[in-house]
Amino acid sequence: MVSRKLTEMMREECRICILTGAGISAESGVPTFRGEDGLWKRYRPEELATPDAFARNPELVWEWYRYRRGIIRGVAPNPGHYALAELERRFSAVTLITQNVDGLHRRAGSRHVLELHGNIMQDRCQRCGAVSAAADARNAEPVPRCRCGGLLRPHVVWFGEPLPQQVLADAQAAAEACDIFLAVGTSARVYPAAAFPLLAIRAGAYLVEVNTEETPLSGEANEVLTGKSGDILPMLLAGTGEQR
Ligand code: BV8
Ligand code: ZN
Repeated sequence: MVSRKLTEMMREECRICILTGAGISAESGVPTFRGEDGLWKRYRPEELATPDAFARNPELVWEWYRYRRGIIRGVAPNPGHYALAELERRFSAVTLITQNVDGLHRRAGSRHVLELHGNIMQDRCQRCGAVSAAADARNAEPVPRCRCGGLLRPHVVWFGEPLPQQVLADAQAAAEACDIFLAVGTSARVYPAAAFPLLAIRAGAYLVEVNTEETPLSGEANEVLTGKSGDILPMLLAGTGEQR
């Protein structure tokens, strides 16, 4: 399954950059976006994860995010999340870039996490920009408001919105400076996140894809490990010695 080359590389001290997508949280019970029970199935992305969808129908957008928050409140990290947290403890240069907004990497113990698309458990005021912990679900106004009177929205990055500048710059720098780039559980369709594995391989990194299916990235990767991240990542970890 894991090539000798990758095993050898991970026996030495090396700089590792990881990009995760919804697939790493699937085994925790968080629906992915494009899977058979995908979040987009029940709803259309253009109806929900965009600023004008929120302007047009804030109640519907809040209904979707409350639905997702309910799911995320009931789930826990899985062995894939824990393996990445352990990898960070074993190697001195590990950068974890995630597209996920579920907070499961931090709950699993990862500390150096670049959350490209924000965090679903936080609210942000449209008017004054104040960021707060998710408005209590019992505060069940259809569209919660800030003390300043502005509308609250989930503190996530919607389609058509720019990613946080610093996070973007840090992610790009890590992708271009790593020896191994792991693309885990992502359909590699959403930009600019999907560009990071390509940046890495162009800068000379060894690109490994961990996914249950083929993606547009599979043809670019040096190694494709097909299977569940909850099975494969602990195996990858088992092959590494104590590097620190
Ligand atoms: C922006 C937060 C510009 C909200 C999300 C080219 C260049 C730049 C931009 C674009 C471009 N082309 C198009 C764009 C616009 C757009 C885009 O990329 N559109 C796509 C659809 C083509 N990008 C944007 O709008 C971005 N912003 O570019 O701004 C700008 C600059 C300046 C000023 C103004 C504007 C913003 C994109 C962020 C959108 N927000 N999430 C929320 O979550 O509610 S995106 C959301 O969808 C996720 O965060 C994630 O990024 C994406 C879903 O992708 P995945 O995570 O990969 O999940 P998916 O379900 O697709 O796949 C799961 C995978 O896991 C599958 O492959 C499956 O096989 C696998 N899997 C399943 N189970 C397992 C598994 N693998 C392993 N183990 C398992 N057990
Ligand atoms: Zn406010």
